[in-house]
Amino acid sequence: MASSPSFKRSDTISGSMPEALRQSRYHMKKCFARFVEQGKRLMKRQHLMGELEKSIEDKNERSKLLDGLLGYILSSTQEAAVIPPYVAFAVRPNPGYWEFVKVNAEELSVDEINVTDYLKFKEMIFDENWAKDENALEIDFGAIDFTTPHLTLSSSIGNGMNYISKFMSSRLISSSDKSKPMVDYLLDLNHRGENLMINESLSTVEKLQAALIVAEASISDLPKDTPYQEFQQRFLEWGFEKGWGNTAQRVRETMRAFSEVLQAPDPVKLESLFSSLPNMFNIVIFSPHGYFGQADVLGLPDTGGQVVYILDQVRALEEELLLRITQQGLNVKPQIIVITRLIPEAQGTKCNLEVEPIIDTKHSHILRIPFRTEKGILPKWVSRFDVYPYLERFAQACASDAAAKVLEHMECNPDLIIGNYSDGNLVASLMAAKLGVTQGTIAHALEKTKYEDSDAKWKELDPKYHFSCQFTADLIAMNAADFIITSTYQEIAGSKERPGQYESHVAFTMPGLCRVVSGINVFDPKFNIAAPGADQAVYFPYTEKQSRLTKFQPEIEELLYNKEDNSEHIGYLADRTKPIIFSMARLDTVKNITGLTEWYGKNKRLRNLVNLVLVAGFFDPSKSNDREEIAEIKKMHSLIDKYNLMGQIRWIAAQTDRYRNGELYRCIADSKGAFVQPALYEAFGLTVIEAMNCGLPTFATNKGGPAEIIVDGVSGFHIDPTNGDESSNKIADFFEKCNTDAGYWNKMSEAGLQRIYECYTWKIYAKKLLNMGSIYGFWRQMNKGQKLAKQRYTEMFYNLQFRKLAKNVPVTKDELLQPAAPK
Ligand code: UDP
Ligand code: LCN
Repeated sequence: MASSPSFKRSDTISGSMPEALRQSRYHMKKCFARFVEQGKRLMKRQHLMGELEKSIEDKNERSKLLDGLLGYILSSTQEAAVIPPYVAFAVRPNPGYWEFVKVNAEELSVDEINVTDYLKFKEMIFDENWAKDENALEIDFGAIDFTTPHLTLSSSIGNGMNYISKFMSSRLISSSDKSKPMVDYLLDLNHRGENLMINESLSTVEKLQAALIVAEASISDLPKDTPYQEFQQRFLEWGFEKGWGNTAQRVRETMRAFSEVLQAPDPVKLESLFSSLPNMFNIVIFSPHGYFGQADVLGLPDTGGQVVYILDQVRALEEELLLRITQQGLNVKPQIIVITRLIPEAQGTKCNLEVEPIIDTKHSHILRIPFRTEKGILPKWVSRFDVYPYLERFAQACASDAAAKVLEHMECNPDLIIGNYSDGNLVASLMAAKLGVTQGTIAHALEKTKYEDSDAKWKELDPKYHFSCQFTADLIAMNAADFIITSTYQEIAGSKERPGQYESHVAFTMPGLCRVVSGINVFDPKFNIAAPGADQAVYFPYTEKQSRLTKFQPEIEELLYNKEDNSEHIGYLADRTKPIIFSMARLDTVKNITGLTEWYGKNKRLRNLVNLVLVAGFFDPSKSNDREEIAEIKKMHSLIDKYNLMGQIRWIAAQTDRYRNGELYRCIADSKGAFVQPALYEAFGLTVIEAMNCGLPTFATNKGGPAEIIVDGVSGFHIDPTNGDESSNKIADFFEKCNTDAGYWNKMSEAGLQRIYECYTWKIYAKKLLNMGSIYGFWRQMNKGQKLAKQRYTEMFYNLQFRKLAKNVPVTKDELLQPAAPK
């Protein structure tokens, strides 16, 4: 992107643009004439640039202009709404920062406009009556944001917990009753009604401060590892309950930290103190749509990384909870429950079981509640796009049936509720509001940015995708949440070139439905980046010979090289000496497995260098009930024919055994191959980190999370899914270089691993998440008034808008299983 030396951060686009237009008036008149020539339309940056190129034929002139302010403005423009003679530009000079200007194409005069006017102007392209309707529904969450402090730097986005600790410290310092909120918080801590930390005898700051000094001094001479029980009785007499630590040393440290915070709160100490408080034992995680299971579900429609992520997340959280609870000196059993949908016709999976213990955990379970209508229970799977009519009833069932079961398991309310994806986040919001519990949300992927103009063209897309429901649910959940966990920065605020997934909800319009002038603020300190990892017991480097799962190798040999087509694989590899480029994904359009097949088909150089192996979906379209998957299956078959790929391609059906998959990645590494993730857009991309964990050099899409996971050319490579020739040549260049430079493959493999160990492990994630639950739990108490105002607004939005929209989504025609339970 052009960077303009003459544009300072303090400058505004509307302030600088008139002069820039004046300086290039001749070319700009021509260029703007082209913009408006085709009448009303929405133009994207590449269209604007295309027109600019056509209107300035002289290359030097053009590059001079592009290097200047106008080039900068145009290349920072995300879209332009054209209604002759006006062109309104939505300019994004930096992540999270937007400016809107309206230019008269004939006079080249410039007016700054606000976001509402820009959206109204844009709506004129799609629905003039709506745009002019003074009473059109406007959603403005910003208008009720009174006391939440906001960040101002793009670089601070996603680092919310850090800033919340700062804001909390300064509030504690400046509040008249000083640290009283901290004392009240401690007084509230309990486990199943049993006091923790302090009791009522230490109910003021002064009393607590004095008691802490005495208590700390009383154990200062004890050996460090003296068990708490040895001085417990004395502590109780002074008003201290369990929870300060398991040994004299830990108790001393916690007490000292508390005294210091009471004396003068500071953010670092506050954050570290909160990570040691006994405030988190029970967690509920929602992931309603499914198949959500532990075996035989991966690769089924909608059942991808989200399930892997949650199961690994639960394992990591339980391990960290157990560690913290031990260190707190408590004998408490943590409980994590994943609530999902029970699918009676579970296609051989266990998704029809009500309760299932989570493998490799001690106390965590999956709890399944069916989807119902008033007529009965839904027997079959439904796509994530179609779940909206069932969610309210599901949430109610969770609050009654499930809550009863949750309580049965936990014997108290959860301390934290986490939602996943649009449906899970909505249900989590309903439940958290009802129970008054801290809520975290995880999107995995917000669908909005995956489909171009999915907001403005919602009417066209709604019959298929029900985006009206989904985007409404997303807005409700992101505003209701106490904190939002994302896997990458780009998920929140994108990159220099591309807006983030959350950023696309800042302001948008769905003409005829609602105009969102303030949907979410990406500078809100509720945003936190906590990247997931990959299970390192499953995905470990190919070089760890003694750990290799050799028992799978004969099966993998068969899977890769057997020449017969069968239900598990088709195609074959004639020359098995060649390295393999490998990809594995659900067969969704956006995963672009067909794109990779086509790039490979077209690129002779690449075909000479390597074989192609794909794990994706299955081969018979009549066996799928997923619209996108059917289309992709057919496309795969036609590409194999068109490019005559037999002998060079192996297409393997979706694989469900993650241990065997781990070994498969490693066998591809043995072939000195590479992993390719070619998605048109990938929210995060677990396969990318799985491959890197196995030591497989990785090429991954530059659209989305992988652009952040991989440092291009250092720990792997970025590829542009919209430029197949460039991408396939980049892969071919790599293999040619490996042929001439014997150490190159190893160097890339090792650099990928190093990147993983530094940034992408579940241990790092679990610590961060539990700290968030703790810190934001306290923050919601300090910020009660604001929290309530938001809650009332989201409730109204839910009642007036979401429920109406959900009713428009057709419910299943499948025969229902039993009459609904009385309401
Ligand atoms: N996966 C699998 N079998 C398949 C396809 C995918 O086990 O046939 C797993 C893959 O190993 C990864 C997850 O499903 O753990 C996919 O996650 P990713 O984030 O790459 O994509 P998503 O499907 O969530 O969009
Ligand atoms: C959903 C996706 O689409 C992926 O990009 C993520 O890796 C996965 O969820 C886990 O968060």
